[in-house]
Amino acid sequence: MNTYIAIDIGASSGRLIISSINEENKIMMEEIHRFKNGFSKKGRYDCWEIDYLIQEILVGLEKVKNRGITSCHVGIDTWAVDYCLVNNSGERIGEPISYRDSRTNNAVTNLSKKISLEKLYEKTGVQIQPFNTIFQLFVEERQVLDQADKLLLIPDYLGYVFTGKMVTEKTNASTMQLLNANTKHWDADLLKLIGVTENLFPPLVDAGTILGQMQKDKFPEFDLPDATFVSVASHDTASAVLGTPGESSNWAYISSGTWSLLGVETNVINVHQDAFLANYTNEWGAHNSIRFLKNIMGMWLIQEVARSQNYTHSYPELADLASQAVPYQQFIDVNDGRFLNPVNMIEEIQEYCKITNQIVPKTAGEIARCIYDNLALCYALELEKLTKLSGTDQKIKRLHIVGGGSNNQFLNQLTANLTGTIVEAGPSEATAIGNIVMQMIASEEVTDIPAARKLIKNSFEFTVHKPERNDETILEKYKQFIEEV
Ligand code: ADP
Ligand code: LRH
Repeated sequence: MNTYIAIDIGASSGRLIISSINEENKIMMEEIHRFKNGFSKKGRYDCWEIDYLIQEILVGLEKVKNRGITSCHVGIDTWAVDYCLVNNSGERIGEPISYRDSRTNNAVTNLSKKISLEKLYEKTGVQIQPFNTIFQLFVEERQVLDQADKLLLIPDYLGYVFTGKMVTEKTNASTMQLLNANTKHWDADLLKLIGVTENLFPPLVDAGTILGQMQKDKFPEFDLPDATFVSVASHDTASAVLGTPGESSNWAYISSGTWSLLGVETNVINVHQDAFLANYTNEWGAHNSIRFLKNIMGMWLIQEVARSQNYTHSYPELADLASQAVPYQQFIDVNDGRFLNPVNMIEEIQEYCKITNQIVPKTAGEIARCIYDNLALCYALELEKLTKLSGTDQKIKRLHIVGGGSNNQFLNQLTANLTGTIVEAGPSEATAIGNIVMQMIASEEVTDIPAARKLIKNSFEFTVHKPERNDETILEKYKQFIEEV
C-alpha cells in the first residue's frame, strides 16, 4: 500500500495530509499537521515567511515518520504567482514578496504603455491582475534580478529545498502570464519587455512528473521518512479543481478559500473580447485541461475582519452572527481594488458604504452579513456571465463549492438561493485531494483523472443545498448597482 503526503499551503494556512487507498477502494485521509500562513512587512515589502514554512513542513514530515511510515510520496501545492530568486550558488536571494504588496500598484498602467492589455490577454489567456508574475517582475529591483540565476515559483522552490531539483511546473507557471497560450512556451516578446531571458526559468514540466528523492541528510536535526517528491498540479486552484468530483458536463465550481475562484473546466482557451472585458482567465490544468474562471475576492474579506478583531469570533461564529443579521442592507463591489490589502478591512468596508450613501454596518454580525451577502451576489452575477461566456447557453446544473469556505453552510445556502442552482458543498480539502490523486496517477495506482474523480465521489461526503427562495429581485438591484458603481 502506497502512502501519499499532500503538503497544501494556502495564503491563510498550510497542512500536511496523509493518504492511502483502503481495501474498499476509498481514499483515506488524515490531517497530521496544520500551521498558519501569512505575510508581514520585512523592510519595504510585505513578505511570506518561507523559512518558517520549510520548518513546518519538516515538523510535519517528522510526524509522518513517527507514525511508523518509513517511505512515501510527497506533493506540494501553494498559492500562485509568487516566486523566490536563487543565485548561481543555489542560494535564495532575500524573502519572497507577497502578491498583495503595493509595489505593483502602478505596474499595469506602466506596462500597458509597452503592450496593450488586449494583446497581453490574447497572447497568454490570463486575466489582467496587478499581482501576476509578469507585473511583479516588471517592478522587481534590477540589482536583485541581476544577481538571480533562477526564478522558482513557491511550490517549485520548496521542492528544490527538499530535493535539490529545479523545475517549473506548468499549472502554476500559467499564472505568471509569461507563457504563450498557443505555443505553450515562454513568450519571447513578453520576456523581453520585462528584461529577462528564458534562462531564468528551470525546465517546464507537466503535473505528475517525478521530481526526485528527498535529501534527508540536509536536515540532520529531523527524523524523516524516505520520500519521493512528485511535481503535482502545484497551483492550489489547479489541485482544488482536480479534487472536485464534477460529473459529465454542466457543472461549475467555486474553489472557496482566501480567494473564491468561480469557473468551469474546459479544454479550449477563450480569449474572446467579451472574456477579456469580463476579466476571465484561462489557467492551465493537469492533463491539458483549462480552467476558465474568475478571481473573486473571497474569504480574504472575512479573514481580514477576523484579524482586525483579534480573532474574537471564530469563522463558524461569524457565519452564525451573520445569519441573525438583517439581510441585504448594503451592496459592495467585493472585487474593488481597495479591498486587496487595506490597513483595516472593517473601516474600508464602512468607508465604502458611507461614500455610496448606504447604511454603515457596525456590529460583527452586520459586517459579516454584508460580506457574505455580497460574495453570494457576486457569485450569482458571475455564474450568469460564465454561462454566456462559455457559449453553451446551457444552464449550469450543479455548482460545486470546495475548499475551507465550503464549510460555511450559511453562505452555501445564500449562494443556492441567489444562483437558483443546486450547490454541492465539499470536500473542504479538495486541494489536498487533488494533490494526492496526481501522486496516485504518477505512481500508477490510479489510471487517469476521470478514474480519480470517481474515486473521490466514492470516498467523501457532500452536502447538497437546494435553492429555497427566489432572490431574483435583489440580484437585479445588485446588478444595477455594480453597473453604476
Ligand atoms: P486558503 O487555502 O486560501 O488558506 P482555506 O481553503 O483553508 O483557505 O479556507 C479558509 C477559509 O475557510 C477561512 O478563512 C474561513 O473563511 C473559511 N472557513 C473554514 N471553516 C469554516 C467554517 N466552519 N465556517 C465558516 N467558514 C469557514
Ligand atoms: C488561490 C490562488 C489563486 C491565485 C491567487 C494568487 O490560493 O492561488 O488561484 O489567483 O491565489
